[in-house]
Amino acid sequence: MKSYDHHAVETKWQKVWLKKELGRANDAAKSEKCYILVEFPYPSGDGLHVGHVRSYTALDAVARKSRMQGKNVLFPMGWDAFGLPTENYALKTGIDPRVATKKNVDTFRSQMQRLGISFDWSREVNTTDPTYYRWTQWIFLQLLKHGLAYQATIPISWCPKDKTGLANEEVVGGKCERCGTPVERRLQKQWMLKITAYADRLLKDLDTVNYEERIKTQQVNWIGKSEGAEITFTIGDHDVTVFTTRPDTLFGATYLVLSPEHPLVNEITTPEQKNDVVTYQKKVANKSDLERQSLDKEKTGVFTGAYAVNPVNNENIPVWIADYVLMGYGTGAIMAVPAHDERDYEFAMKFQLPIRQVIRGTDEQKDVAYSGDGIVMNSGSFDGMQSREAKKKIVESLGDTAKLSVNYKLRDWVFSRQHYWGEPIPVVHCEKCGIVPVPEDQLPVELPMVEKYQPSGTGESPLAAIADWVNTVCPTCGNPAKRETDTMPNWAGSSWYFLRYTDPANTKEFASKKKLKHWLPVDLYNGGMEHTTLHLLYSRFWHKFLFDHGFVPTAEPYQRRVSHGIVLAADGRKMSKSFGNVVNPDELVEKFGADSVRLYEMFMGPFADMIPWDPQGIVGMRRFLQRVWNVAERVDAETSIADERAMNRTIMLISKGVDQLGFNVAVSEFMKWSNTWKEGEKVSRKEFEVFLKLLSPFAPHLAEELWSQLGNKTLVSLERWPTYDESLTKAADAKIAVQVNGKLRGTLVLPAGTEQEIVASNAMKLDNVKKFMTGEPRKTIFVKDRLINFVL
Ligand code: ANZ
Ligand code: ZN
Repeated sequence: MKSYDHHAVETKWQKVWLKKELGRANDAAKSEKCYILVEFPYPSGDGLHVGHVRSYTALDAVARKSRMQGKNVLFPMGWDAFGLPTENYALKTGIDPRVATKKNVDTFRSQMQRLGISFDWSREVNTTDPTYYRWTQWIFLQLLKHGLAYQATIPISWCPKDKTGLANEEVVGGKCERCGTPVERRLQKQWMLKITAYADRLLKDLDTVNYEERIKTQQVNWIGKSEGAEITFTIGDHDVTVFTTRPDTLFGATYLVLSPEHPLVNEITTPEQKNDVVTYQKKVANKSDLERQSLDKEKTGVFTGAYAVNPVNNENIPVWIADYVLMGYGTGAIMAVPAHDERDYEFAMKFQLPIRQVIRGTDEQKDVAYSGDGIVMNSGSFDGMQSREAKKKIVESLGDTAKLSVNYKLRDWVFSRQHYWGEPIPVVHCEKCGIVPVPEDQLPVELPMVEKYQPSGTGESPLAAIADWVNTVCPTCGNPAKRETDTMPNWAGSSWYFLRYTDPANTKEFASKKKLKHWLPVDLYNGGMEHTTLHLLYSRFWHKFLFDHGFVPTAEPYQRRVSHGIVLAADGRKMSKSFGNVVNPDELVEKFGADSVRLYEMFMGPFADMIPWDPQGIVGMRRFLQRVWNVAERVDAETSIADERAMNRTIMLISKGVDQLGFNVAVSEFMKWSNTWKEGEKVSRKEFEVFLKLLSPFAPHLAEELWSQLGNKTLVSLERWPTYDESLTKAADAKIAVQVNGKLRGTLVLPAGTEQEIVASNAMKLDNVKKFMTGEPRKTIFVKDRLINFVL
């Protein structure tokens, strides 16, 4: 018997697939198109991670199955190659990031090929390629043209280690997403993208796509739509407007709180309070929003000395400043209702401010602020009303002083970075003309070669130091001008890469209308949960913008979005070099073969779950494949299919397994099936061929090899996916005799294999059985599929 030499088998078929361009998508095919996308990686110096392998093999199984079903599949891969690690590497070694990127990309590509992933290699894209980022810059210019890109000096999160500004999304738990350093606040001129202009549509259109529920929920919460009202109070000669989601509690407002940065603070503060107010402002100036809003932190604040008039009852209430009110949300000022808001309650308790209950809850009242709905009280003519109804009524009663309003948590996207290794922002600053976009026919603005990659730390990009690049002429007036030296964040290139795959070599447009129309939307998109409020949201925003201006044919880029669970180390921790617990896929592929690695990663658990690595798991998979290899020797054309019903059922389970991303279920079906082939017995060729076709998306090399060993001249990867007969997928019926005390009293027809409990409960319902069941059975005799006997 030929032994299972995975090296020989795998390299042989990988060559064949590459040569025959198994993965090649057809832009003009009439068959149903199917665009399957997996997030392209950042090609780091570490090579592929077993986490990458999990999602690539899973999506490869879907792509391979779809191809076998006769669909025209687009399953592309590329490189999201701008970013800090490569720049840091350049900083440390002096090696040009272009050189490092090329090396890393080559490693990633060959690793993917060694896993037998059937990507369409003719469509590879690389975000750092000038022919690619030319279009990233072009899209930026369209955003600029339509007022969605602008410069603003704002307090931003600043990472003191990476020496760069960060977007809200890049700050996780008050720390820099990349390096974990606590972020600081810093005033800096930044390029911003007005994603907030799309807040409502980004929210509403979630109803039109099929995303996993957890993904939708995260986006909904991130966009954070709040419906409420703006109400204006007067403070002496000044007006101050607050945003509240609970205008129904206006009679319970016993003080106002302004954010310490609110522009009115200086105007209204009394001379006696000036000192305290200024000291407090200084104290909180550098705190992050997260720190300021932390619930377990003791509330702090200072009285301004001023009083405001509550428009609903002309009551004078004190005005305070406190850091729990943020300048960047709503109007930067609140009406405090300590009886019904927990933060206000804590604050009022600490500073002995009055608390007035204005809503009676339907539930039992707790001692802390009741924040639910209920019946209005202590509110003049509104008493007795349902609080929900009172919201509108109170706002209406105030005329011009109040209006309903909507607020979003979503902030505009901080779009500039003070780094070298990113797309240059294609504008020129001219003293006479201001900000001038680089003419489209002069794109790309290429990154110049530099000697030093070091960020200056002054807030300027290293590009600022390259005088002959920075100094240019104004495209409008021809006078000397300076190039913008900030670069784009690494989220730029990935915001539209899926469009480029449809037409990667186009030099006239980012992709032709025809090809976009053929392929969009992406039918299935897999990526990490950590990208839900970053890349996934950003790319939906760009796509909607491009849609509005007629550049893409669909309002949403992705029809279905799913997310894989993280692969943890065997010790249950995150895999990390510093813990020394990283599993290297190359070593596993070498030792057990790509098919074993693929199967194990599919089998390890439900695709969406976080799963710790089990070193034994892969050994089991290798053993299973060896068993299949051995069976091939006993395949016989004369032998008939062992169990048609079982086979139909298995085809169904495996097909659904792939469609519903239940890969682990599918793999266990293969194992069950292989266990029905007894040692030394012949196996039906017809049955085994069906088995190989089904196995092919999971363990494609072995399936291809055994298929050819059977004498087939075709590729199993291009065979038709087996279909099943629905009626044969159900278990056969069994006729069951029902006895009481050994005498036949009825019969039941139930699916074969029905368990005792279910048979018993059905039997008890038969009239004739009821009649003879004069007491509780002392004993029940059960023979599966044949008989049940109640002994009284
Ligand atoms: C009075 C009130 C009474 C409130 C009550 C709540 C409960 P969301 O749902 O997150 O939008 N608020 C408004 N602007 C704020 C700011 N800049 N900084 C901190 N807090 C702010 O929350 C809206 C509520 O958060 C608003 O409604 C306001 O407090 C507070 F029983 O107004 B509420
Ligand atoms: Zn000019």
